[in-house]
Amino acid sequence: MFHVIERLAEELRRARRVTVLTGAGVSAASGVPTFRGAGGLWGSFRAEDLATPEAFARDPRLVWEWYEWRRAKIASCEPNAAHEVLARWTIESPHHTVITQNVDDLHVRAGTQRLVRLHGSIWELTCWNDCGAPRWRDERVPLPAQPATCTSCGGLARPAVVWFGESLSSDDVNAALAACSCDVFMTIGTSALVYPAAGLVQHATAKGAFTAEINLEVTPASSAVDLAIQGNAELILPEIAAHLLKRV
Ligand code: BJW
Repeated sequence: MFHVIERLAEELRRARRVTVLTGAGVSAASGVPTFRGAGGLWGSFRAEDLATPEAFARDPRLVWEWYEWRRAKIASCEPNAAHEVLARWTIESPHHTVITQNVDDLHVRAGTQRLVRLHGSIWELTCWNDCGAPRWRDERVPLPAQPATCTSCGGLARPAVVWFGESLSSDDVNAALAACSCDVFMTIGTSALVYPAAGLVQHATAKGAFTAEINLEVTPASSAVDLAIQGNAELILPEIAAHLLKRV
């Protein structure tokens, strides 16, 4: 393990621009459930029933119940050592960017700069009828109305997250693509199954980046990266940070 960590630390030491793509595994040690794998949300719930616009149209109350449950769970969680290391790097260097698929905002709470939230935020709401109201933030748990209503038109509100079959914000996608022009690109704690996020590592490779993965298990990205490290992000990132501090 030591030599792969040292190798990645060496690449990071030389790098000017560093971009990190994160997924649910980065928040796992904080107590936020992942989606896939043992104990993952998709083991107990069907994505088709809860994370598509069709599901919301069919039964907004059910979908909101699931989001309220997740909001309550996330509200009791704190950023872990992985969030903290990534945040520190973005604070120390204006050339570090974090792209996350996570909607829990734990990167925000850790103080991360230049953060692209590809799948939105569970703490933000938007009008289901697209009445023109800008999305708003509401961290109350539970929300006062069930299902939640639009602060502008009084109609139905929805979580401002990206469901299957929905387009991501083009500003976010463009920011993520631009950040792929970097020296080191790391994909951390994501199963690398959901697009377009899963395609970013190939984009970074095409732009000449050194690519690395940190994940508990082998994923489709493992064979595509220059260096795949199997292990816990919340343990490995602090080790890499310690190596970076050791030698100039
Ligand atoms: C640790 C760890 C520790 C654990 N340390 N590691 C066929 C081919 C290609 C694409 C498509 C296709 N059919 C349909 C599509 C498009 C679809 C897609 O990609 N589907 C695939 C599943 C096949 N994508 C979309 O629909 C996207 N929109 C889009 O593409 O628009 C255009 C279009 C539409 C329709 C058709 C075609 C094009 C939108 C995707 C939105 C995803 N939304 C969700 C829910 C967000 C809201 C919410 O949270 O409620 O986003 S789904 C869920 O998956 C969530 C996550 O952000 C996302 C990714 O999951 P992630 O983060 O990777 O988590 P896990 O659980 O999968 O993995 C965790 C990993 O961590 C594991 O590997 C563990 O080992 C590891 N781990 N502990 C390190 N301590």
